[in-house]
Amino acid sequence: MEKINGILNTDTVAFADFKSHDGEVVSIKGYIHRVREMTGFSFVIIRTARDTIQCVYSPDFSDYRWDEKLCEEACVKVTGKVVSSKDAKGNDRYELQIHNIEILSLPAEGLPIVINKKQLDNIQLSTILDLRPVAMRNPKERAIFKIQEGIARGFREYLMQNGFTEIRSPKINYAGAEGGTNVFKLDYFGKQVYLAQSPQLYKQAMVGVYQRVFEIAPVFRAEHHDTSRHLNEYTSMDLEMGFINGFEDIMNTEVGVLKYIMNLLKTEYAEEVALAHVDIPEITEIPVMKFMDAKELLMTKFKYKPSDMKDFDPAEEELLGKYAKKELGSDFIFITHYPSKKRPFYTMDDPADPEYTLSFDLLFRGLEITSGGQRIHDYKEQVEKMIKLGTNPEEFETYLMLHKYGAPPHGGLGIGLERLTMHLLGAKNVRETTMFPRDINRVTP
Ligand code: AMO
Repeated sequence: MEKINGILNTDTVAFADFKSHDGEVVSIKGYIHRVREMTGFSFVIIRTARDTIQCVYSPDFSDYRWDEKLCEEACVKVTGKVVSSKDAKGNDRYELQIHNIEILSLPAEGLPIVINKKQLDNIQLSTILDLRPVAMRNPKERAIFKIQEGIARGFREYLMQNGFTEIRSPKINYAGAEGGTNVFKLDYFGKQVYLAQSPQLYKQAMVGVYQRVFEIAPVFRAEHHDTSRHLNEYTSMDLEMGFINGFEDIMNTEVGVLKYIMNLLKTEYAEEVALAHVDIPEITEIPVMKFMDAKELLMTKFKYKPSDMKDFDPAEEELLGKYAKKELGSDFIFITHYPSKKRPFYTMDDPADPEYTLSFDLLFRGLEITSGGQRIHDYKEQVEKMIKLGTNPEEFETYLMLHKYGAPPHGGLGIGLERLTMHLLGAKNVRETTMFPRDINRVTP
């Protein structure tokens, strides 16, 4: 009887292992990315999952003769001899002298756009998004999302090393956690429910169990406006921690997370970082400024007339980003103590001045990428705040179980993954760093 043992029978060698196969005949599988005909030979670039490998076809190397059916985006198995040389900087370089090409499949049609340049040149963002499944085959495009993988991986790794438990909360919810109007309503067998605006209610509940939890998952916001920073579905990297001494613990955790992520990108994503021209910020310490001090600064130093004294508009965030960079030498700045009226019901008011909260946002190069803060843990206090803000505590009975049956002082944060990637790459639009964006005008592909 045939049995399956979990060991893949690979007949190929990874590009990273070419060094140990120097001079040997090996096989690789991938797409024909590009063919460049020279006099007497051709360069055949094979695109594998993460590399583009230079192969050389010449009738001199073997009896193999070029098959005229071969074309760009054909899936092939190439067998050949690994040959090493030195590049201009003296680094080792490996290529494959082709002995054989086996066609595994052929495309039905030619590509609608040129993907085999280093980056997609002169193609509108809407076209790139329409053609995402193939546009992503471009090396720079795919590098963006490999970097995004690195960010989420760094978040997970760092937190797991620091005693956090990964949770999965439901995306079909009985109530919106963040207030406001941007909640998607859903008919659930005749009952009205909501798509999760955030995992807020559940991550807090799980603090009562695991003390430190995190989740990386999609959240949904019914934003009705079409901006370069808003999506209707985005990935939220959330954490929540109990037994804190204050909301500074949350900010310290975020600084630790960010340092870890940036280091991971430098070490394990160096090629993608170079390809996507990522400017990795140096993080030692992140400056902190109170909300009202920031408003004051905007009005005095920048002569800015705020339209809203309870929040920042994008222009204000940009100015604060410039100030942080120029005057404080930091790509990031924490803004703390946001007005109580603008923060959700779970936010703890500052005992020293209840008009303001023990909350913060983190701006990265002038864009809000995180909100966080300390939460109310006392049952009576939470119920009272809900009533004050016009929220019916009865609707949140199960959420309030945490408070009713004992909650530690706790707090947490949520980071928008696509926004962080956007400003890391210096992209102008958050859609550029969203694999399949959902916005007011787009639900495909
Ligand atoms: P908040 O609603 O501020 O806080 O969201 C947290 C972070 O998520 C990102 N973000 C978005 N990204 C893309 N498109 C959007 N429409 C969008 N809306 C928000 C931003 C933002 O900083 N529960 C709290 C977090 C917490 O306190 O733990 C929350 O969701 O980067």
